[in-house]
Amino acid sequence: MIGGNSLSAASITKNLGTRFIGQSVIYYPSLTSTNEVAKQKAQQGAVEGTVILADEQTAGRGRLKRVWLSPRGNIALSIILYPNMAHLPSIIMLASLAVVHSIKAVAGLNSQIKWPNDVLINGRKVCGILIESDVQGNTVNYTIIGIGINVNLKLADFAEVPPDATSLTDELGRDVPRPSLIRCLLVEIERLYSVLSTGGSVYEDWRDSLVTLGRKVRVNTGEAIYEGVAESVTRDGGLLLRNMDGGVTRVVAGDVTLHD
Ligand code: BT5
Repeated sequence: MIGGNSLSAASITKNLGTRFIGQSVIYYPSLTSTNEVAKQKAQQGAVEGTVILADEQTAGRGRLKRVWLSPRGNIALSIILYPNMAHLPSIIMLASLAVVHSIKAVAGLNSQIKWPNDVLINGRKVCGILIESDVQGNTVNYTIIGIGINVNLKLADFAEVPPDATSLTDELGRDVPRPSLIRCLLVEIERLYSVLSTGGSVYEDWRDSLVTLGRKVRVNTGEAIYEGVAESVTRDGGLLLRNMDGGVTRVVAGDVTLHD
């Protein structure tokens, strides 16, 4: 039932207005990690746009082997792509934009992107995105877009979820139909992916949706900690930080704490 809340492959694929993203959906009531299974399917040559969808993940993961909690009621899905090398840096941009656009369209809520891979509502994390690629030389064997969104959960019921998180239910005071949100997300991802393949760019929209720019930030790259003002982002997704001493540092990945 498309208008309902329960997930199935048909609840996503039925009359989905895309050419290839989400035309094949493999649904699991419970799974370790949709990214893990998506990788296996990609290695077996799954068709581009195949979606791995789970109602619940038991070993969902974030970057750097961190844990991503996704109990039932969440959205946890992964999309298999075979992009050109030149488009690789834009995949995180289009995935984050698609999340922002679909949360607005289906739940009516404004959200912002926090560099590099979070989506926030009112400063709280509602979605995390994990892009994993297999690259050999100049060839991308596959890229997996993993998206986790806190949808119909009251996060107060989940002590393990960090206090700076939120869910669509917590923000709205009511549930959101997950199939509608997923369908909208897949349509948006295909639309933005087509922008890339027809020579366009998603960079400007992404940059303008970042909550990070202009803010005082602390960036932990795992190897170093930088503090300064987030001045801009580069077309390949890097963050340019104006340091206290006036110099500029380019950071490619890290955890950002926003200061006021
Ligand atoms: C992320 O990592 O935010 C990427 C999360 C990607 C999850 C999706 S779900 C579908 C696909 N399959 C997977 O196995 N993964 C992807 P990172 O920036 O490293 O953030 C991880 C941190 O977010 C954790 O260390 C916690 O502090 C926090 N966290 C964990 N679960 C959360 C949740 N449900 N909501 C908000 N924050 C959470």
